[in-house]
Amino acid sequence: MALVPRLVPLVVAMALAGCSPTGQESAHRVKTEPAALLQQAEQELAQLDAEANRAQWIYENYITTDTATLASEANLAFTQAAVRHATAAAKLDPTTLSPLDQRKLSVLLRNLILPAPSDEAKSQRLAELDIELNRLYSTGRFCMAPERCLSLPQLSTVMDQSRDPDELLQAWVGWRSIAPPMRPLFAEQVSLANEGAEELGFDDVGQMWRSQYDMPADQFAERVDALWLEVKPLYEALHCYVRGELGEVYGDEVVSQSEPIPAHLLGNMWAQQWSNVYDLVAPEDLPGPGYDLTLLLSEHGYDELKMVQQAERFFTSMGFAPLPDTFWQRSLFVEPQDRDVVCHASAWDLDNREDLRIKMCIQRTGEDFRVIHHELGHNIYQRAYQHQPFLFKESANDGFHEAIGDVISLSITPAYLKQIGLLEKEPPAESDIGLLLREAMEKVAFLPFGLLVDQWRWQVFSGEIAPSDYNQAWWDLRLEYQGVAPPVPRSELDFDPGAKYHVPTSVPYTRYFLAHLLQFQLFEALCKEAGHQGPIHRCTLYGSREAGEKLDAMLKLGLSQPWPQALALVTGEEQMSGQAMLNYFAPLKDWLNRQNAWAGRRCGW
Ligand code: X8Z
Ligand code: ZN
Repeated sequence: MALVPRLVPLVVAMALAGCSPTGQESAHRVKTEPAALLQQAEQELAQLDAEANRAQWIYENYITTDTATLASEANLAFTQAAVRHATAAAKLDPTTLSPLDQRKLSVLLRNLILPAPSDEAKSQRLAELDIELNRLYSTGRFCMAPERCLSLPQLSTVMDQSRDPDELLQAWVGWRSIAPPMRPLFAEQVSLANEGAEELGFDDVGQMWRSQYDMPADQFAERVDALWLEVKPLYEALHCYVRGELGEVYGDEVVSQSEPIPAHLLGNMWAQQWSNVYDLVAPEDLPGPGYDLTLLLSEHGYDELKMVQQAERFFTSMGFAPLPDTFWQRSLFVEPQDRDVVCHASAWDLDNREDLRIKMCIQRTGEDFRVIHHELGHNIYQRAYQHQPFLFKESANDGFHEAIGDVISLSITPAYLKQIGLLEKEPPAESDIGLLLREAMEKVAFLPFGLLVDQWRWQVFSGEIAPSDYNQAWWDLRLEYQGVAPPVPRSELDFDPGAKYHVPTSVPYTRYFLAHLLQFQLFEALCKEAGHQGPIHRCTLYGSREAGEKLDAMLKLGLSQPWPQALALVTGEEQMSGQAMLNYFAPLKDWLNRQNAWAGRRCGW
């Protein structure tokens, strides 16, 4: 189902376009056969979705003017049909429908990403803007030297591995040079999509996005704020510790102890996950995590294919069926050198049945080994709900889709690595703090970034942030939530949000914030199911059929039930909460507090 961008690739943003040439005909059907209308909508959308997926897949694997045009046209066709059906559906009297059909109706009306206005020319323009923004991002290159022009995966390797602040700064500023041309296109896209949202009865696109969580939009926004407050003290303790340790490495002139952390020093292009600089902040008086996963993979001859095969084995060990042969024949694992592709990792279900694939420019690192599990989680979810009607072929809410593979990644423990022969012996219990710190630098560090991307976009869509303030507002939020600052002055000649994939490609981002909390809730419950005893961070779900069955039961529901019911099926709880994450990191939180107190650090920025 592509009304929602399930993962990333989707036809996604291809939103709803306008134009309702058959409005009268629909109105007539409404009176006679509401259920039949829904059925017909599902049939047509499923067909157009599969066609658009295929065109999008080809575009993303071979970026040319022609494939861009074809993808744009296929997406437009889907979008226009979706608008036509949504407009007709809006006229239905829900009380005449079965509860199941009422839910379908609600999905049809709400779960759109960029609703185009009904004007034909405008909807066409919106489709063109989508693909052009995508193309600008995906073909972006920066030349570190005349003979050294790098793609994003290559620049990301610099951000991950270099410890030279000048080189880091060059890659950081360089990647952002691809974004300024996006700014006028993005502003136009915002204004067109807002028109579409208003036609469908929403205040703006942001409100529409917030209305997809089985509760009123305002209530959802409040809930998200409350979730952040729950976990914020943990983030602040981590920020304080990491800033202190980076100060030791780079000196006070580079990392001032009373200022936000410069955004180029955290091992990631967007400072969204910090685990790549774990070695810089690792506690000296404790054994570290006891292993370096990147090194282990290389020592054991893991190439891209073997990394994916190992990840698949995790899922099959829990009782999920192996991926189809076509997955191995049709997926993209290695960045091609002879053409432009969309490198950002994504998982696809081309025919909404069995044609599962991933597309990813895999680097042979521990980080990408985890991302592979993330992507396969999407594929396993897609296959689990393939028997649902088209409109329910989606996750319970978008955070669920992003959480499943990560639940499995949390299971990549030393015990598991030993079991599969990557590690000879398990590190001693004293190294647990190191392990937890590394994990927190990935999961806890991510939270404020996961939140702020859409805080920015919600305000852009509502008009609170004007185009003339795009960049300043972005950095205000980066400062407020993350406590990071740009390493060099930025201005409105820059468009730094455009240098993050999900902005030019219109993928809502709150999903990842939710997923980072949900994955710990699900993990905690599934570990119980698997009979795990002892600290939760040592739990692995590898080989647990019981956990697999429980998880599968939830995945199979797709979007057919409100998400609290799906969540309750696994956890017994009907609320998303930060508590499971806090439980997981409780020993680390105590340790961070002690470290920060002992070093006399003044936390905050
Ligand atoms: O985009 C992704 C996945 C594909 S859905 C690789 N993630 C976010 C990002 O990279 O910014 C996973 C974590 C957050
Ligand atoms: Zn994902």
